[in-house]
Amino acid sequence: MKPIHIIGVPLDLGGNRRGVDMGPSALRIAGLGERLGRLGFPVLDKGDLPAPIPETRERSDERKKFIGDIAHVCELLYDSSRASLAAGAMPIVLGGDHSLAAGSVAASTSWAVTAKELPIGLLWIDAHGDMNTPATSLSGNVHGMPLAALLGPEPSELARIGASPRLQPAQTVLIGVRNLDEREKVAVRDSRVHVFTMKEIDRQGIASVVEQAVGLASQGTAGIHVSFDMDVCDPDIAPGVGTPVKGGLDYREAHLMMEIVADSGLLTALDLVEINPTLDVRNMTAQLGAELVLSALGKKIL
Ligand SMILES: [Mn+2]
Repeated sequence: MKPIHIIGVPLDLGGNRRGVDMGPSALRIAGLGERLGRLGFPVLDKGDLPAPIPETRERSDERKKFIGDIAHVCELLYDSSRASLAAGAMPIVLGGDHSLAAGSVAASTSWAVTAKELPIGLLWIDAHGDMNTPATSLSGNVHGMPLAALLGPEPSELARIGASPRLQPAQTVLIGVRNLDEREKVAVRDSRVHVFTMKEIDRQGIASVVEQAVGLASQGTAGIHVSFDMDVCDPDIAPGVGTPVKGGLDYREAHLMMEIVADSGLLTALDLVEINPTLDVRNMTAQLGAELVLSALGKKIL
């Protein structure tokens, strides 16, 4: 079985609510590494990347707070994920806030074109679009910007990580969105990425939506990178997240989504982000996160 490399990124400079820097620890306490080992995978935990804390840094630009520090962490993550992929392993990145995906997805994009001469497919599973730019963002929080940086020119500090090639909108699919800023709605529509909102999931059912999404993300690609923001889950089952929004995926919908990803056999990299232990109840959100990773890696009911 393919080796798994766990990379912790205790980054919480990208959001307003403090505490997602403890996400990697909470996922390890939930037994993620051992449980993956029991599924039969060789597991290497590469530890945590160094990430600065806000107390020691200055947020120089209010439109993109801590952008320089975040970009530096993303560059370290790019190098680490890229090395794991080159070694034939699957990186599983534990967040940390979602801005880290500017590094992890760029690594997948770069690896796909080098190793397979193809683009990477991306499933961005999230309550939010994460497609704000410093010009459109109302908060200046960079965790709302990584998908914009992967597809377009802003914020430039993140967009230039890994340089070419860029992520392609045709093989990018947003799933579970239910909370977009007005100006972000325009950005999402203009981007030409595929979008399945919670309304589509309610109408069509999660299985149909995820099968379509996997089909789109696998068309002419080297594989699928899944960037999973825990806030896509309903706060009833995942209260410990950076930005909770009601009306999310229930327990079985979240698992079925990951099980269908596993069945595709196309997963090449996984991010699990935005777990906030300070808002959690007895580590239940990290427990759920660990279980979802196991489902994505092929843990079966029968
Ligand atoms: Mn997100």
